[in-house]
Amino acid sequence: MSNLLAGKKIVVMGVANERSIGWGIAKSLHEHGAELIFTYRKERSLDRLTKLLAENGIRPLMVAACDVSDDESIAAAYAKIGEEAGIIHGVVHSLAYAGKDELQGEFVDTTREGYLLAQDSSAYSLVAVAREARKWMTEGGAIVTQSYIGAERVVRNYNVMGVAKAALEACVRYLAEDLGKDGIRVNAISAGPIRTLSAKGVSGFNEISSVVVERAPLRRNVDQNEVGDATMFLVSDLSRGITGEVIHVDAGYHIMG
Ligand code: N5H
Repeated sequence: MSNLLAGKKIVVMGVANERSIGWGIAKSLHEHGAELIFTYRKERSLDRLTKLLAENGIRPLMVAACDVSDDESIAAAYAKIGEEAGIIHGVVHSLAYAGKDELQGEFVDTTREGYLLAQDSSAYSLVAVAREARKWMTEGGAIVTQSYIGAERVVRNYNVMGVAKAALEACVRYLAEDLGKDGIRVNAISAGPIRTLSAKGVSGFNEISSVVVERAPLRRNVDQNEVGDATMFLVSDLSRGITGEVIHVDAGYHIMG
């Protein structure tokens, strides 16, 4: 579609299947000429990713295992990525985790363990990844993560993830200040509700999504491709003056009172 990302090497973290927001992002980055590197945690995700790439005629620069809850795994993945790619220009962080028990009932019942797990995998992971990726981002570049409105307001059942996303958005601002010196921008997309594997098995999705259709200025939900295109913009030089920002890709839902 364009050459906006020609010659840019971008790491995409968090494709579990064809419904993943990370996959919508990967397709968009590919369409605009990026060379893609993927990381995965579960073998099953690797299988699905391999199939998706083949079906879509996308040849990745490389695929590396990375468990973001483990510093050594992140260091090893980025050492491998740096060795293979030399320089990278962007990182897409599109992953989160929270225990199922914490995503229902009252937030007040969140256990210390559940709180720390959500923070560790969903917010601190961005900090740890940024630190490793920075070493290879010697020409500057962009880091983009994924958030949700539950960071700003109380959304039923989102609970511990809302607090983790609030931390994630604050991490975006602090990282933007630190990495700005190296010409690296750090931003987030706050997407409307999208039915992905992570939403599966957690209740409340249908109701939230129908309220968006009713109330959002555009009277509809958004999809992975729309988040993909907005992320593409944040990775590209078109957004060169933007850092520390959270852009809502939510059919305008967040402006409504
Ligand atoms: C208010 C809602 C609906 C209810 C809350 C959903 C929260 C989802 C986020 C977390 C990350 C989901 C999660 O970790 C589920 C796991 O306990 C179990 N699932 C898995 O292990 C699957 C197999 C893998 C792929 O998942 C992960 N995370 O690795 C929010 C929705 C309207 C919007 C939404 C779905 C937001 C979001 O943050 O994803």
